[in-house]
Amino acid sequence: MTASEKDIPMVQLLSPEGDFSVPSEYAGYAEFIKELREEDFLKFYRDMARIRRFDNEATALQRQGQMGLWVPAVGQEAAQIGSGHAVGPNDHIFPSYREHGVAITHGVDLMSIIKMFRGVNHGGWNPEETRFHLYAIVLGTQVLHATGYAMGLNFDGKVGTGNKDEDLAVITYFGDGSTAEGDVSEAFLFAATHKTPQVFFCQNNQWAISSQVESQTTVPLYLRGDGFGVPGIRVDGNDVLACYAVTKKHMDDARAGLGPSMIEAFTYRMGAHTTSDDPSKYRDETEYEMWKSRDPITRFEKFLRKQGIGDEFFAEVEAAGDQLATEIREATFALQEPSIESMFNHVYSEPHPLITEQLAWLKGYEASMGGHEGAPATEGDVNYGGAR
Ligand SMILES: Cc1ncc(C[n+]2csc(CCOP(=O)(O)OP(=O)(O)O)c2C)c(N)n1
Repeated sequence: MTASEKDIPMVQLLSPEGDFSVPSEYAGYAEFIKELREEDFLKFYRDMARIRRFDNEATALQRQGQMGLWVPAVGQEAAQIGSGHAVGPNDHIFPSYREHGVAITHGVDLMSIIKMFRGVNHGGWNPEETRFHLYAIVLGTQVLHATGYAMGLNFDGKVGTGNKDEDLAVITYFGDGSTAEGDVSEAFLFAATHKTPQVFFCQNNQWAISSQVESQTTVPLYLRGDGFGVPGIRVDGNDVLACYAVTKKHMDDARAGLGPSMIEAFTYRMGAHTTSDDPSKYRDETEYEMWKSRDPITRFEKFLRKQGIGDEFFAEVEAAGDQLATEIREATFALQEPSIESMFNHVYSEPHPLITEQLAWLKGYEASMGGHEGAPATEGDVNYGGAR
């Protein structure tokens, strides 16, 4: 832990050695852990291990030319799986582009993420069904989308009714670098003045490509919303239980009508920003080693072993990971180019004359060039009934 980290309060429920211990000031958060059963803990571990295996396989597939780009989330599994499981089944999630872990907690098919980074769809999952909205590459836009959605929930009377099955909230994910975007500040302001049912979940992974977090802020990021009226808290982003408990509490409060809040999950991007960069060019190996010793999956394994979970479980999870990797690899190799139509399908929800005209023009152009070999690779993807 660096000197600056030491002075900043941070919710941690699991020590690096995997011991569950609760400082008295965080006792309220620990209540949410007491409600969990062993199968919930095992699910957290399975999901973290699954998403890391998926991530490593996707990186290898990109290196082998199967995708244009991959965005690894290695190191951020606890922040994503812990918070993702704390979001209610009807709440809405507005991610950036690295939230593969959150995606699986809401039933998103992993192959649709692969397809997006291969460039054969625009994100093939249905946000209406999964409540997990499409990835946003333009930094900070999703934070405004989330705030607008949360304002809508207020206008529709879906907040603070006291009916737990009816009340809804929104969570949005963004990085430390994105806090420098005006969109994020604007979202804080609208959220505060409209008292939206919303959690701002910032994964501070210490880097925005090659820019260190110190170049984005001179105060701890969890304080960023304060001046707007959005209180914040810092959580150990490598502690899956703390991430779960803090997110659960803040989403419950948001649904109950207590307004927006911010969570800064203090974590680390252990891999590259994307497969397009080489972090060894801009960061020190010792920094990586220090964070590796805080690996969120290793820490949770230590916790589980102390609860009596044995080798058999960990071997089973590893075998499931190998199986998943094989399936992802085979499915990726089997992908085909999309049809021309698929590019136009999701522009409008209803057929639109301009889009229909553009499609006709492109088809004519392709025909004049000898035709297009594309096959309907969007099979299984969502079709919103747009122009064909
Ligand atoms: C508006 C905008 N500006 C710049 C970029 C280029 N860009 C892509 S990712 C990135 C860094 C983002 O860092 P952070 O918000 O900390 O998220 P992380 O990638 O670390 O998860 C930048 C500058 C972009 N996508 N959108």
